[in-house]
Amino acid sequence: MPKPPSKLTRYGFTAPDGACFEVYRHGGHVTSWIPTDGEERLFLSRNANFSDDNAIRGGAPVIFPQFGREGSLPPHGFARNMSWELAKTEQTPAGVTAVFQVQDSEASRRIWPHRFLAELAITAGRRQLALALTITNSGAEAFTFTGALHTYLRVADINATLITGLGGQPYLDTVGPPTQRMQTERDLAFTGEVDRIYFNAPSRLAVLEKTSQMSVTTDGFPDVVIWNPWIERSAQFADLEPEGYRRFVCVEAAVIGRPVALLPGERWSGTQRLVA
Ligand code: TA6
Repeated sequence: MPKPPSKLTRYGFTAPDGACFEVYRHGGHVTSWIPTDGEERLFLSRNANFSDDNAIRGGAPVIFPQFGREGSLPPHGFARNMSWELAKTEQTPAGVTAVFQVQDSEASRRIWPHRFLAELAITAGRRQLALALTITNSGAEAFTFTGALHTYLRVADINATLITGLGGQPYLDTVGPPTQRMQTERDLAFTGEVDRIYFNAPSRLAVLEKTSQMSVTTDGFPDVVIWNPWIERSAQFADLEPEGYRRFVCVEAAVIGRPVALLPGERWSGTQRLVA
């Protein structure tokens, strides 16, 4: 695991049964999750930058208030580069929960003139990790947003990894000029760059590997993004180690196709649940 400079604050949480996770204040970014079998399930790049002005490559970046480059904001918005606060921790027989929060700042209002509260509740216990994102409009005017939990799932070998649950689904292929396609195969295998948005996708998927399986379910997030940069695209990311692409697949719980509209005082929530 890379050694982060001490100026970025990192918190560790452990459930009574031993399941544990780590979160950086920077981005409210979960970078590690180890269920009770003792195996790390999130990918974190060895070349990740741990600095205030960069998103950490790996883990589960919170994408808000703009997914990707569809808009005038920096790619994937700015929440992943803000400093979040640890608001609450709670131990229950089911596990441990940590709640991180961030609000609009002078800097965020300069590029996105809205008041908001973003809250990420992270719960781990036994073999499960739940990430629940809640966005509240704390201002006096309506706003819309898109977003995602851009989760990097660690896999032993991308060449031997399948995603099941998306067979027969239409998707927007964003490798090259965006093109609408249909997934005709039952399971998605990886033999090159994959960057797909499945709008109104099934809420239950699984990542199948030779000797293990991870179920991914969502609630409140209508869309799913599957991403692996493969070889050439990886070379464009200085913060991704060579061959790093072999060890992850991003399965992202997203809301992209129909932006969420919040009136003053309204809130929206979405959850991604991983079961190893
Ligand atoms: O979610 C997939 C994606 O939007 C890809 O197109 C790729 O660019 C990736 O996210 C990583 O984006 P980032 O801004 O973290 O380098």
